[in-house]
Amino acid sequence: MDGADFLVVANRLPVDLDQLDDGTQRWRPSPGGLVSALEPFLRGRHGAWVGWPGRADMDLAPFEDKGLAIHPVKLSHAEVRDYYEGFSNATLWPLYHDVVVPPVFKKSWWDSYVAVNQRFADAAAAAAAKGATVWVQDYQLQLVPAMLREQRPDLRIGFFLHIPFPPVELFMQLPWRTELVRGLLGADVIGFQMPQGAQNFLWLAGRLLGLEPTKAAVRVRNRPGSVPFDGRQVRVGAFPISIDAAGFDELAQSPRTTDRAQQIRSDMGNPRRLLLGVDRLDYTKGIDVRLRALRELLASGRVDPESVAMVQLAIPSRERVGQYQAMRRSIEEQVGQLNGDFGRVGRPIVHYLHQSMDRDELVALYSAADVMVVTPLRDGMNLVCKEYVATRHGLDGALVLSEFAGAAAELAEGALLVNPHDLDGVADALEQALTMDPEQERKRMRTLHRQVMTHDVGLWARSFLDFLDPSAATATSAEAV
Ligand code: ADQ
Repeated sequence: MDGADFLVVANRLPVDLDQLDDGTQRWRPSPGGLVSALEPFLRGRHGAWVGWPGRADMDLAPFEDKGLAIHPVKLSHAEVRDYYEGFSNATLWPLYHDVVVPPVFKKSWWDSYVAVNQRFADAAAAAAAKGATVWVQDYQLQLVPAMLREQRPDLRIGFFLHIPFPPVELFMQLPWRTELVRGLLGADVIGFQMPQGAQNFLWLAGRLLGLEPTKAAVRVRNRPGSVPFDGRQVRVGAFPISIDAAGFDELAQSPRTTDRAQQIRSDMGNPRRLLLGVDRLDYTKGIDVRLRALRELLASGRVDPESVAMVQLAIPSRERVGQYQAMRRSIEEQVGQLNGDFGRVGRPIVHYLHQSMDRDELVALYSAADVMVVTPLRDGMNLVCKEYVATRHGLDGALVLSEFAGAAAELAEGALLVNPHDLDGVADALEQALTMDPEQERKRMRTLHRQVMTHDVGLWARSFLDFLDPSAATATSAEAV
């Protein structure tokens, strides 16, 4: 296999290994916004993807999947525990999400994080052609840019953080803070979801490494800041991620989806108003917040249990991390109490599904729902709210959205913004959404829909690559026209 011109390096591969009943294995595309966003760049050139196949101790040779070179990185059981469940998801994840739960700092986890990042960097260095563009993704791989540059100074290296970059006083808790900042500075372009994250990073580069970053305010997409480091000018910008908006819009309008949406409502006894929550089961998502607010409305009689139903879809996530097990128990207890107190035979209030769902069924649920409830305590962006909006072609439906989701900056005008720490405020917004008149809904949804349809994931990728590799960005947008 020749070296690739355009590489993505991410914790997970864009394909999942299925174990079939007969004991054989098969690769299945793992659907996700990132894959579809980057597809044109990957397939337009000689593209490659470096990532972990999702199971421990799998020795897999590189292979080709529909023109894309796949380079699996092997992790041992101990590394899954220490690098992935430990440092990535029990240290960095809570630290970067406003310490919603206390982060755990453990030297052995850090050592594993360093070793695994080195393995990813080695795999990328071996797979890249001379002068290639490499785009490293997310918090699991923050040391890769510097490790890769060390071996391959000829490469253009980009890094994008999908989760929030924390306030500086929280980041400063990390015993390995300087190492992480140095790791990121190996990139030519460092992208964050929000200007505030970029600003925080620039400040830290000054404080921890004595560098002199630019002082002008960072603005989304075309106004990054920069910091001189090691004879290079590192750009540090904000690139809010989005979804394949046209794809969701089209799917939502297909007769199969509209039929299925009707069916879902009728299976639920045709509630007057249907609320929906869709999340990875994660303590940052504030699932408990919306359940408490709903309980409040039902208990006080402000909402009639006969008139509403809710679907809460929770995709299983990080099930071996202790904090996740405790949270799952508490949410399931809340659901049980709500149904016990306010449901009746054949009419539970909350239909709780702890399972993954395919795209068609998910879009049918979005189409069926009158009120989408998105209440994270902190979220880098949150794609679920954008997906819901993209499916509202008829401009009905209301969105209740936490002001602590990155998406709130773009959707403030049409959404009902809430502070998830203010239970009364969330209950008020839910009530407002449940009783909103169609004209109000239409007015708000028109603004939301326009925003999401014109700011899709293609714009995200192009605006980042405009700085990292302008020729790739231009070539692909020309193709798209
Ligand atoms: P996540 O924390 O995973 O992403 P989010 O942005 O909402 O959060 O994306 C979740 C995705 O999973 C959505 O595309 C959604 O459709 C899908 N999904 C959720 N529940 C599902 C279910 N039960 N079945 C099937 N699919 C389901 C991280 C950051 C976010 C950031 C994204 C992208 O935490 O803040 O927006 O990366 O950068």
